Amino acid sequence: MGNEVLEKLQEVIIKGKRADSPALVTQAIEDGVDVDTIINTMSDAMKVVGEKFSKGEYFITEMLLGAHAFKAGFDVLRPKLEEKVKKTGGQSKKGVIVLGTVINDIHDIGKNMVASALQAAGFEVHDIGIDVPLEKFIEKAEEVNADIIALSALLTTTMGETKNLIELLKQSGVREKYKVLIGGAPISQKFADAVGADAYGEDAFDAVNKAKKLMGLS
Ligand code: B12
Repeated sequence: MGNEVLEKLQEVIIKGKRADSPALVTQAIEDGVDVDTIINTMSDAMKVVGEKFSKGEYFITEMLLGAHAFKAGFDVLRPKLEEKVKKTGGQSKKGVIVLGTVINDIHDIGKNMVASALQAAGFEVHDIGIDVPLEKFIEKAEEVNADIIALSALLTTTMGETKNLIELLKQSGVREKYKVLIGGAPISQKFADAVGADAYGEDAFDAVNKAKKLMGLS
């Protein structure tokens, strides 16, 4: 990695030291490290946390501590992320999005980053939280007259809910009213194609690009 501050940042997230991550993010920003690099560093640290959990080296508690350290650091980074997205054409209203993490899934860090980026880009974002029943996505979309329904899923056991939502939209006779955008660690473009989603976003910046595309704006 070649940058001591980034190395330390990665380490404090892996070790779940919430008190130390904000100062390191601030330092990285002051050193002129770009937002993408900081985000990637932090996200990579979370992957390491996940790997340690898979190997049985970490338990839920350590995973949660990692999440807290990530969130504390991201709070410092959020304005920079928003600034960057705004530079690429934010401001004017681009569309209405209902966003949530699917039922039986409580991971929200990635979803929250996506929400910040979409908002900064000028989308009206209705974040309906975590563990959201599929009916609720549709109810909210109808209520706020949404253009896009965006789903986050972090578990291989919940990623199939994206397909279920699309089925439910069809059954309810409203599939054509909404574009469906999906994302989350186990999801890929291939998976999105297989379930018939309208788009897949790899990260927060890609979520903005894909949402703009869905609105015919790029
Ligand atoms: C932190 C964490 C937790 C925290 C979550 C805290 C929180 N508030 O979110 C806690 C401790 C609660 C947790 C619980 C569990 N977890 Co967990 N968790 C993680 C971990 C380490 C990091 C996730 C994260 O925040 N990453 C950082 C963010 C920035 O990345 P991201 O979420 O991928 O989001 C980015 C993109 O995916 C994308 N994106 C995300 N959403 C969306 C949505 C849209 C619309 C778009 C376009 C893009 C997009 O943009 C984001 C920004 O770049 C992952 C490891 C990993 N590799 O993902 C495991 C992981 C996801 N968890 C896992 C497991 C197994 C669990 C538990 C089942 C453990 C258990 N036995 O109880 C529970 C499940 C609880 C539940 N019902 O949901 C496994 C899943 C394995 C699998 N095959 O499904 C993983 C992969 C760890 C592992 N390697 O074993 N977890």
